[in-house]
Amino acid sequence: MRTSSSKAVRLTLAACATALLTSGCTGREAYENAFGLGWPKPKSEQAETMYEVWLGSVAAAAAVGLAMYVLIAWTVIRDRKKSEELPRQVRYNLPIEVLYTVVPFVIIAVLFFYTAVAENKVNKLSKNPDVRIGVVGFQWNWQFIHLNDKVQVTGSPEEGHMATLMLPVNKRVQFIETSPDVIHSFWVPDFLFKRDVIPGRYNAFEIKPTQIGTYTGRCAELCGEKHDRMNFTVKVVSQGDYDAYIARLKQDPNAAPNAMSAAIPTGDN
Ligand SMILES: [Cu+2]
Repeated sequence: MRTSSSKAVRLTLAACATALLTSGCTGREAYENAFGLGWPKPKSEQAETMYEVWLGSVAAAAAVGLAMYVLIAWTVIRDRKKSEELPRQVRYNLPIEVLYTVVPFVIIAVLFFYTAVAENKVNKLSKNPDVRIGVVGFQWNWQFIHLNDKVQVTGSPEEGHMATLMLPVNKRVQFIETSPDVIHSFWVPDFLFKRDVIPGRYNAFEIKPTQIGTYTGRCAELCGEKHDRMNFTVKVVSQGDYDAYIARLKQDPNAAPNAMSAAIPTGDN
């Protein structure tokens, strides 16, 4: 008995180690991801809101799951076969039927309430954002336009030429996005956020990054042959570093708004 339980512990440890080593995470990332129950740690104010809904939903699901296992175990033990005699046959237990209609409804209503509150918070646009960024998703990379300063960076699908989006930390950044060709989707996993980029439409959203760092961005909509080349980099930096970066871009003739930038309304007129 004792050897089999220590064998089980050893097997569990080996399984954990294998999962850690094969998942491509460092120990710290694995720990953070484990705490987030599959989600990366949020790196923006909006992400924090969604993260809380996620944890709440998982907790609700775990509680329902646990309650179900307890009920199953209870009836398996209590109602197990005791004799050859057929037990009393019952049907249409009204209170129980009402209960298992009402309880799921209440659970869904509570989840819906918290989701709607979080969604409104995440989708909120402020009247005077600190920074406005135009996003043009095209086949196959991104153009990011710093609308306040009238400069842009344009990426291309070749390795080393993918676009970089520089953002100041703890500032409200408003995005307005569109596409000249097909539907793309702006996605930064660390911001726990993605939004479709649709030709002929302007989708807007706001993100307040809360942590200096370098994050990967992706296109989350299969948009053609080089969809996999639509990666970009988000660098969240201090306001000083951001100002220096913008000053450098202003000196760069390639950073002047071009024909593609015209797809985004500047808000000046
Ligand atoms: Cu795309």
